[in-house]
Parts: sequence; structure tokens; C-alpha cells
Amino acid sequence: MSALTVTGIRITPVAFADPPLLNAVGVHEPYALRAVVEVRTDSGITGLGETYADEVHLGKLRRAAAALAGHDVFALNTAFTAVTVALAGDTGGDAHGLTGLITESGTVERVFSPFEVAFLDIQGQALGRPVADLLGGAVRDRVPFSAYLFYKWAHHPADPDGDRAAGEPDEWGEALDPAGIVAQARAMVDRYGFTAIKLKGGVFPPDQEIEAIRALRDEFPTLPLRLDPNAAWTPATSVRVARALEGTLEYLEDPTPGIDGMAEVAREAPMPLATNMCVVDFPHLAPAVAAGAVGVVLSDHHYWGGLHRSRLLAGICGTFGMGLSMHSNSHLGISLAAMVHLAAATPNLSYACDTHWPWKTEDLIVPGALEFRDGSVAVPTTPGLGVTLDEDALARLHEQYLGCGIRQRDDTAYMRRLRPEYERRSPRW
Ligand code: GKR
Ligand code: MG
Repeated sequence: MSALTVTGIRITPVAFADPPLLNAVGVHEPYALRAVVEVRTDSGITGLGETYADEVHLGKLRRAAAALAGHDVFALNTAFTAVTVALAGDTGGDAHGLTGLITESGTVERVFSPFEVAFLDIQGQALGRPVADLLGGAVRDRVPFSAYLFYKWAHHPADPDGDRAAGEPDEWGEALDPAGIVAQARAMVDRYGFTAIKLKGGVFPPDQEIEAIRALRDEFPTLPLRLDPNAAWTPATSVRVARALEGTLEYLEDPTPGIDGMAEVAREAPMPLATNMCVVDFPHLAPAVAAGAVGVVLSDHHYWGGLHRSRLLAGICGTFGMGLSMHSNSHLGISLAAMVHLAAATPNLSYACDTHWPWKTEDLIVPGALEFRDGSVAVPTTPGLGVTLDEDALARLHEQYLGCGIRQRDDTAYMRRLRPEYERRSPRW
């Protein structure tokens, strides 16, 4: 086969409608941002990737794209080096407070990822094999996901600083107490068949969130449950909540900030602690293992350097006896396809993966390739990622990006515009 070299890369920021989901740092804005990466090759094959679209990240993507011009799409190692060189000295802030500190190496991982996914999509199309085959082959033909519950308002309120009127109530309605959370879970499980449930916490005082988990346990006696307050609690509060929920949670996710705090909680908690905040890059693994801070790492190919490097993470977790789950942020179908191929080809990914999928009402892939049934998604068996870009939808969501005025996710600033007294604090309780 002749070389498949990169002849052009197009990066398109898009915005899609997002409901007012509450979390430990504020509330989701009316639109979530993503960037679509399209890599063209001399063979005529185009590959797809999807990533964050905060303005600073877009600048880094464009620098990396320039460095990858003319690259062979099978040469992933030198592509990683090219991106490393292009971004030398670059770091990123934790602007939205949910990702942990982004170091120089972490910046390279998250910028490289969508290009690696697109390169793999091209490799797969050229070889006539699904991406999972390029990762060692699928060990499961369906990938299970968890219902991802959020406290939420019924609709976006009118913006006091702007001319945006209040949004229409969405189909999920309000969820601000245990009854609302149980109703949301029931609707989500009935519609998608999810077989595990995660509650995004850190919104209300911990006793209210304990009550919500107990209400979920009463309603769903057999489904595994998780609670994730995004580091909203002190170690002492975390231990108290962990003890109160003994026997109820399969894992407790990021109760408190930092590796040391997590280790303190892990020594007392009756269930494993999971994280997508204190272990978000390879250099965090050794100290976390040494401290015994984490029982389960949530992988996420968007910041663990793509699919191959996420499998490297999986191997390290296996070596050190840590479990592996998968984290999600608001995302579209290209990301879901990559998540599904990766999860299918990661034998020790033994928990249902997170996804924000049910919360979105718009996408930019041709429908039909990825469907939720019985809480899981069938692994595409067609070449590459197995998804096709809908050019009209891409153009529409790009227009929406241009018009929406959001250039960086900032749940706290949005909350403060609506509720000026709101303060971001970690830990809060
Ligand atoms: O969507 O608000 C959200 C979540 O809080 C997300 O941003 C987190 O990164 O889902 C994530 C998590 O598990 O912490
Ligand atoms: Mg989390």
C-alpha cells in the first residue's frame, strides 16, 4: 500500500444546545462547544476526530495541524513528537475547574488526541477494518454505558446581562431533589436501558445527595450506583459520606481535591475511590499509586493522548491493580464512536462508561451508526470509526458557534451572571 500522507486538516468549532445541568462549579451554558478535526490524505480518504473547542485549545490545534502537514498517518509516534515540539512550553489552565491542572505533557496529550483518532479512522478505512481492530481487536461487541444523572433546572433562565430570553423547558424537566433525580433516572433507564447509574453531585449539601443515592437504591435495587461531587468535599466530609453509603456505591468519584486528600479518604472509605481529577496525565500515576489514592481511574482518550495511549493507561492500571472506567464531557457522535472502539478493545475496562449522550438534541454525524440499546452501543464493524460527517449539520452547528458568543466553557461565570452571590469553592463542604 502506498503511503497515506496528510494533505490538509480542517478544524471546525461547533456549538450544540446543552441543558442547564448543575455541577460543583456552576451550571452548563446554553451551548456546549466542540471542535471537529477532518484530516485529508493524498489517497482521498478523510479521517475524523472530535475534541474541546475552547479558544485557547483551538489555537493549539491549529499549531499542531500545521506541524502534521505531509505526515504519514501510520507514523503515530513521530506525529506525537511533532505535536510535542510544536507545543513546547505550552500549558493550559483548568478554566472550568473540573479537569485538574493541565501540565505541559497533559497539553500535548489533549491536543494530539483528535489527530490520532482521525489518523486511525484513515488507517481503518484504508485497510477495510474497524478502528477496534487496530487497537488489538474488540473483546466485546457491545459497550455498556451508565445513565449520567444531573441536578438541573427545568430550562435556561433569561440572562440578566443579555438579550437572551428564558429557554423552553426541556423534555427532562427539573431535578433538584431526590424525587426529581429518581424521576430523571427512571426516564433515562426506560429510554436507553442503562444498567448502571452515576449521579453528578457537589451541588447540594452532602446529606441531600446521600438521600438522592438512597432513593435511587430504593428505586433500582440491583443497578450499580456512583456519586461524583467533583472534589466538593473535605476529606472528613468525604469519609462521612463514604461510610453513610457503605454497600450502596460501586465507587465514589473524586470526593475531595488532590492525591493526598484522596489517599486520606481512601484509607477509611469502604468502597473504591475513582478519579478523573487527580490522575489526568501519566506523571500523576506514580504518586497516586504510591499514596494508595485511587482504586479506579477514569480514562478519557480526549486527554490521555488518544486511543493507543489510553490503552497504555489501561495496561498501567492493570499492572498496579487499579480498576478502569471511562469519563465523559458533553460530546457528539465522533467522540462516541472513538469511545466505543476504545472500550471494545480494552479488556480491563470493566465498568459501564460515562456518556453525556442523552443530554444533547443535536449531532453532526449521519444517524444510525451508533444506537443505544439495553444501555449499550454496538461496536461499529464498518471500516474506520464507522461514522460519517453530515456536512449540512456541521455547517449548521458551526453557524451556531459563530452566533452563540461562547468561546470558552465557563460554568461558574454563567452561574454568577444568573446568581451573582454564587462562589466557586473546592472543597465547599
Ligand atoms: O458535565 O458538568 C459536567 C461534568 O461535571 C463534567 O464536566 C466532568 O468533567 O463528567 C465529568 C466528571 O466526571 O467529573
Ligand atoms: Mg468525575
